[in-house]
Amino acid sequence: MTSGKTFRGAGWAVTALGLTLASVLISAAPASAQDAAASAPAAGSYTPMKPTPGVGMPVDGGIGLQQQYSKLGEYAHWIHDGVLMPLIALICLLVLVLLIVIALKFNRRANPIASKTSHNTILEVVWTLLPVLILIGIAVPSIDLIAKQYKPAPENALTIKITGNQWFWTYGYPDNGDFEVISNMLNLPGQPTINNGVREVGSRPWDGPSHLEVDNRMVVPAGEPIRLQITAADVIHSFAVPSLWFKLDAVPGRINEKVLFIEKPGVYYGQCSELCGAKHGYMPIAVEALPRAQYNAWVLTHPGGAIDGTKAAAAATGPASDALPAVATSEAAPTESAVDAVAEAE
Ligand SMILES: [Cu+2]
Repeated sequence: MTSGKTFRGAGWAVTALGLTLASVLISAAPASAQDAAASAPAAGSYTPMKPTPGVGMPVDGGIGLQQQYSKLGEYAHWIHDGVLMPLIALICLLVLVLLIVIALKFNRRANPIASKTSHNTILEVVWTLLPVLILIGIAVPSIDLIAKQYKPAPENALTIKITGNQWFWTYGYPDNGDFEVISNMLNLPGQPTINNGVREVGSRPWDGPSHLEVDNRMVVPAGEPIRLQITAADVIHSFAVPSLWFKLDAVPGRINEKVLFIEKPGVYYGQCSELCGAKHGYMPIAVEALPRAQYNAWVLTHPGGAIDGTKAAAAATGPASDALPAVATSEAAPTESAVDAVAEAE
C-alpha cells in the first residue's frame, strides 16, 4: 500500500513538472508562433462530388445550348434563344413566303404580261432601313456581352493557372500554396488504355459520363469570381466548358486571362476545343465548384496547400509528392456517411 501511494505520488510530481515545463516553454515562445498555432487550419478532407445527371454535361438528343450556370452564360443564352433565333426564324419565314407568293402569282401562266417597274422608292427605303435596324438590334446586346466577357477580375479574386498539355490538363493554385493538380481522362472499360495507370470510369460512385470524367478535377469555389490564366506547354489547346459559357485558347508562350463565375456548386464538364494531336479527343475538363468552406478543406488535402498563407499542419508535413496530390484521397474508399453527405449536399 505504502509503495503504491509513493508511486502514485511520484507520478503526480512528474505530471506537475511536465505541465510546468510546458507552460514555461509556451510562454517563452514568440506571440506570433502561438497565434499561428491557434489559427492553423485543421487537415483538409474531400470526397469528390457526384454530378447531377443532365447538369453541366451534354444530354441525349440535345440540340440547343447547354443549361447555363453563370450570369454571363444566362445572358448569352438569352441573346441566342431570345434574340437571334427568333429573328433568324422570322427572316427565313418572310423569305419563304415571298418566294411562294412570287412562284404562284408571277409565273408565266398566271401573269403573262410582266411588269416593267424598275424603281419603287418606298420599297427601296424599307428594304434598306429594315436590315439596318435588325443589325443594330443584334449589335447592342452582342457588344455588351463582349465587353462583359472581357471585364478583368477584381483584384482580390482567386487565381488559378491552367496549362494544356498533350494530352491532359494541369491546374496550378498560386494563391493556395502553389500546388498543382494533374488531370487525366479516366480509361474506358473494355477499350484500349488511353492513360496508363489511370483507373476506369465507373469504378467510383462519383464518376460522371465516360470520355468526360477525370482522375483529378479542377476544384474551384462557387459564388465568387475566379481569375483563370490559361497557357499551354506544347501546342495550342482550348479550355472550354459549355455550361459555364467559357472558352479560351491555351497558347504556348502566352497567358490568356478570363473571369470564371459559377453560381452554384456542381460538376461541370468540357473538352479541349482546339485540334491538338492524336489524343485531342481524350483530354476532357471537369470543373467541380464547391462552397468556400469545402473548397478550403480540399486545398488542405494537398501537400503545401495553404489558405490565406497558412499551411495545413498535416499537409505541410505530408509526403513531398506534388506529382499526383489527389490520388491518395480519390483512391481511398469513401465511407458511407461521406457519400451520403455528398448526396444530401445536392
Ligand atoms: Cu488539346
